[in-house]
Amino acid sequence: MAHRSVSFRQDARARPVAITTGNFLGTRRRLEVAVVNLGTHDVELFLFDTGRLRAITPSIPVGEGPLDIAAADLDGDGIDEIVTADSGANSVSVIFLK
Ligand SMILES: [Ca+2]
Repeated sequence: MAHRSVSFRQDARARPVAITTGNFLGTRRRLEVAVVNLGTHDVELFLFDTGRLRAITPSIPVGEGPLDIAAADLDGDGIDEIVTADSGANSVSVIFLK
């Protein structure tokens, strides 16, 4: 079976632990990917475009020790929010993108 893969090299401290996809830009035209990083306690957003992943925003800070991530339109505006489970902070972060 033929296949190909693409990757995006992150900061060595990032330590990505989970990903999700969603409609973060409100366009639904391309695959948008959110990655949560345990090492830097943040979320990075990527767009799969012309065969490559490219970062589309600066990293977004979340609580300490994030281990999981999900996306859903929580407020019904058509754009997905990002939710992370922050084990080190005993918290949940919700990122609203506008
Ligand atoms: Ca929303």
